[in-house]
Amino acid sequence: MNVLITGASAGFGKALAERLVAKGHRVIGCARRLDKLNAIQDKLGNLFLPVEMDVSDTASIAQIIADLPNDFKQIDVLVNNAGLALGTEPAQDTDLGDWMQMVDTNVKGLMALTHAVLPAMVARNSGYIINLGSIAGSWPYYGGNVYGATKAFVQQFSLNLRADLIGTQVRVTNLEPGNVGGTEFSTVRYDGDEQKAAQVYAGFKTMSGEDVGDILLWLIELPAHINVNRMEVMPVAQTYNGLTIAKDDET
Ligand code: 8X3
Repeated sequence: MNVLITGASAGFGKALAERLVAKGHRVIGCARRLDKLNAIQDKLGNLFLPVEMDVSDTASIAQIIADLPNDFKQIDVLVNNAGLALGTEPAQDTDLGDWMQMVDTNVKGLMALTHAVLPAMVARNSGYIINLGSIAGSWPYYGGNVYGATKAFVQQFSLNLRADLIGTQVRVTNLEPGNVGGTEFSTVRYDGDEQKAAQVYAGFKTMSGEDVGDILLWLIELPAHINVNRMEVMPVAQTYNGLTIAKDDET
């Protein structure tokens, strides 16, 4: 099986690549940081193909896919994992450039990859697209503004793909994780501030990138007649906190 993973240089993407190669599958590992991808190839060997890709450079995507070497050309599974959150400020205090960057990566990048890969899957009448959504796509929270909105797009886009793919054997899942510690997610969100990032995960047992790698592998190994439409996963410690009311004497 050939699996293309965006954001493969770290976190969930890297964890999944390791698991797939261990099972003898080929992985097209895409990311901006070629040095990190090359280091992964040094470890995993030639079943892992490093491909430099910036998903937010949407004009470049179709050509990169077309240029894949023959052994890696057929993409059986696309894992749209590249994505980021920038900032936790309320909307009125955010940077517009950060908002645009999240849309360019989480929305437009995911669209471009899907658009480049899907026609061949439909023509073969087989294939699987797994999108990395987030609990933030369903549950609003303070400072989630555009990040959560991009993940709401990913959720609805995934479900709409299912509708369009009626009558085909092509599968689509939106995997929606909650808190996952030990990846670069919060460090990026807090603009490199490792201390703030570590605080997000202090004092409770988070999920890990390895946990999400295991879940992704489980999805990929399900029998081909089963489609998981959406899958929301959280650490047990994370749960819903109800709605908030700002009372007069607190404002
Ligand atoms: C991010 C999950 O819980 O940090 O996608 O909002 S959470």
